[in-house]
Amino acid sequence: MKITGAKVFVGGPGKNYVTLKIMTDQGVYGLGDATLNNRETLPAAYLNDYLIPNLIGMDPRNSEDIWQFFYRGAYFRRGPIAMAAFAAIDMALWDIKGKLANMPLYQLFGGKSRDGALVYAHATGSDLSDLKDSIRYYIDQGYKAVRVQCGIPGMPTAGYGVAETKGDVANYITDFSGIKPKVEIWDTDRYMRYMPDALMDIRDHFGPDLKILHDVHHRLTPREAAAFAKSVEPVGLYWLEDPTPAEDQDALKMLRQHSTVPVAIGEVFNSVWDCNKLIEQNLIDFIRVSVTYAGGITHVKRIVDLAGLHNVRTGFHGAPSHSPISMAAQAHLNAWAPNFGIQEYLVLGTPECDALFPSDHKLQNGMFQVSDGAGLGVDFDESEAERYHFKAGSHPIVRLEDGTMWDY
Ligand code: GCO
Ligand code: MG
Repeated sequence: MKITGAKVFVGGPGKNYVTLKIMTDQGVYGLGDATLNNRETLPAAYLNDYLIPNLIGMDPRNSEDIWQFFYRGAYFRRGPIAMAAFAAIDMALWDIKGKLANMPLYQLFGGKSRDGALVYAHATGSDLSDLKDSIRYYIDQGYKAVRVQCGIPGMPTAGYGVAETKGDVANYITDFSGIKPKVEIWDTDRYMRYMPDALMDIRDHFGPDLKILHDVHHRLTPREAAAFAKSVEPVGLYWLEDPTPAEDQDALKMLRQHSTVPVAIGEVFNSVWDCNKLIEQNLIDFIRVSVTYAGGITHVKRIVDLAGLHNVRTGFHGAPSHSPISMAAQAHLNAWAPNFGIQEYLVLGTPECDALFPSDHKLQNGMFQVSDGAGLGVDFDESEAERYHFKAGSHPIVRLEDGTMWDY
């Protein structure tokens, strides 16, 4: 069996999805997602210029060797661009394998460990009252877990994860008005003074059963993160996400010495080498990698297995920048993983997205029901894809009030 060709598509409804389609001499094809949010054309160029010309003629069933060929063969290893490009190839090869076996991917991993996978949504409000409306909306939809992000009184701009318009949840991450980023202003003192009480208010208002998650988005120093974690302990958070910048793995030691609040980290990690220490030293409770940014199913499965040995559960990244293809790959891992925790989930649901990526995966009552279709269980409509093209956009950047650059 041989790979005969591969194509990369960039575009989608309100997103620059990077979709890879790998064709074979037996008519079976596979799909992968290389969407690196805000830098989408770069994995696409890597695929087109280096990886696809090497793929042609390879046996698609040898997904492990192909992964090693590209990873080891590059010499200059890792990094989000390369790992997203490898990820798309890897997802597509697993998709082909599942289709050849006529089985959903979770069967190839070891079968189902649960009926449905718990997901969380993003609630957001420019103030606490708007945030409560947003949380109520998700509870009424059947969600059992919600990430809560709130505007901070006196902060000049909205703060991380807070939509500018009420009710707008999906599109606040990328601003498509141009390639130059908007500037947000951050004030740690105001955040630290306001947010713990706001979280406690949410707990009191919604009661003990709601799983409440909160994302700090890398904005605190290790000491501030430890103090913050200690002060939110009475809230009983399901997790505190990215309390410190992710590069410094030792930063979490101070937080661990002062608090037992569950910590989730890893959406910016590309490999097991970015998180093995965090996992082995029990510095985190949830690993947040995604199949797109961390090298695909083959590599993420290794991370999940390492995490399982140390009682670290999964909480895969699922921001709306991921296409339904990588969300499907994660859904199969979630159905199987003995150490599954929760899945961030926002991507599906618009008619345009469903038309571009038809699938039988379903969300019901805050639980993700994986499709029993062969392979990934998601398709890609190339004629629909012709409606879309790359649009320049950017994340905001963050500065302190005096102009100092800060972490987005
Ligand atoms: C999350 C993340 C995202 C990131 C985004 C950057 O927890 O979902 O923090 O919202 O900001 O993925 O591209
Ligand atoms: Mg996050």
